[in-house]
Amino acid sequence: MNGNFLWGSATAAYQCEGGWKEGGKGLSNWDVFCHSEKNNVNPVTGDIACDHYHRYEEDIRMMAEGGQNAYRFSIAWTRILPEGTGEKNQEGIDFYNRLIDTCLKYKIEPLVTLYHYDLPQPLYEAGGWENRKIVDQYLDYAEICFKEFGDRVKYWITINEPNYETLCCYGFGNYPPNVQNLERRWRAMYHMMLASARASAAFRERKLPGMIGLVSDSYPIVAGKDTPEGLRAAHMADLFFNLSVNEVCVKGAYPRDFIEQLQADGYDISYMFKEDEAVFEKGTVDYLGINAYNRYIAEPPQGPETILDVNNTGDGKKKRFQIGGWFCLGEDPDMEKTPWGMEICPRSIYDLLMELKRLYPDTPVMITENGVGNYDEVTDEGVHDPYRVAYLQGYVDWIGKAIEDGCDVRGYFVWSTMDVYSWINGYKKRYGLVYIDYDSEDLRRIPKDSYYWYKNTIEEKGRTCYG
Ligand code: BGP
Repeated sequence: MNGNFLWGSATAAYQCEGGWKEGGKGLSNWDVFCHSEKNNVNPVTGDIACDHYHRYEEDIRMMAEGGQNAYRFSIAWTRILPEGTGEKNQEGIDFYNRLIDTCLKYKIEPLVTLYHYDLPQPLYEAGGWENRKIVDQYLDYAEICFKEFGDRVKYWITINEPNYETLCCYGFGNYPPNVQNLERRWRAMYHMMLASARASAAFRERKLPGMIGLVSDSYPIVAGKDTPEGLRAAHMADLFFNLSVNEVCVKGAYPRDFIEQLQADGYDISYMFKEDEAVFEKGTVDYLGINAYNRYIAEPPQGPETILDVNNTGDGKKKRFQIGGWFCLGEDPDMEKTPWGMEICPRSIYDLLMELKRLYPDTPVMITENGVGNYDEVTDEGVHDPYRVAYLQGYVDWIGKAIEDGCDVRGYFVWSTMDVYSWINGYKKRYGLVYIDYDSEDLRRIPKDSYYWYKNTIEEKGRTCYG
């Protein structure tokens, strides 16, 4: 196998580490939210999660034994700076040094996400990403990480999913601060993009070896109807989900029609300063991380109102998604869906990659997450997850085809390394290659069929177009 292509899997700190009050860690907005009354959909916490904080070596060893050569994880800001700003916490730095060194010991390339949803509580209380001050605070935090870990980490990620996170926080309202207000959403997202641009430029100024990127949840968009209204809806969905992030971090500027739409919606955009334009220009990414899960079918909106429903219970019920004045999402009744309503359509990754190649021919892509959540079960012979194997196989094959057709894809990461806390979906929605028996005292790890499938696939595909 050619060793250049990264074959890995991914996690995020709050979802797997546990140790929520250990090692001098401060509280994050997720720690506080999960312990509050607002956490009433699946009322569980990440206090212990997979106990990766203590069991990371076992997890990394299993990755290596499964043929993986890369691990994407996130740093908890609250372990490095317990209050979000101020004094750094050496115990937290030591933990990530151990994690990185263990990766290297097992010949696993670390990909480090600086921010994956968990915000220090004091910063959250000061307005979180809505408050422009966070841009400088994030930069200070990022600089500490570059300084402490930059000698060994070659792949950095500034921010995970500015789009999806803010949609949950301010659209669906199922993540803290649990509000439905898109005007506030766009403001928070703008500051994330600005912070990411500042960190990317700062990383390059340090002349460290390696690359820095942003992880964007991006979606292949299909127009439900081939009419002028249908095509407009598809473009508006593209702006909403993809271009509002990707154009900014890859090309260094906001699309003009996106800004015009915010103005047409009557939103205050005075937080967009003229001098920020130079920051975006200078702070473009070295590569684009893509979290690939599903595609969207866009239709003209059926009315002026915004309706944002979400399925966090896996009850199979249909939910509505409409952004007034922009588009609504349709459905193909013939396509298979998960109990959480996610359409299974592996071939759509090919369309997305070809579109990214067309738009951004000089920017390499890394598939930083791809996976499917389901209710897995342990049997006497292990964990059989044929639905996951089929889904991942489809994606790997279509990504391979895109590579053959000229897309510069540098790596592929399964979400997730092992079962993790699935945010507001709790623990029953499992994505892992490795099953976690949450009821056992030692949080027993059991490789699923998909783990062995991935091991074989890495061996086989490593000899083909990949790498
Ligand atoms: C992505 C997130 C991950 C992960 C995954 C699955 O959006 O980056 O953190 O959780 O989606 O989503 P969920 O767990 O909500 O089903």
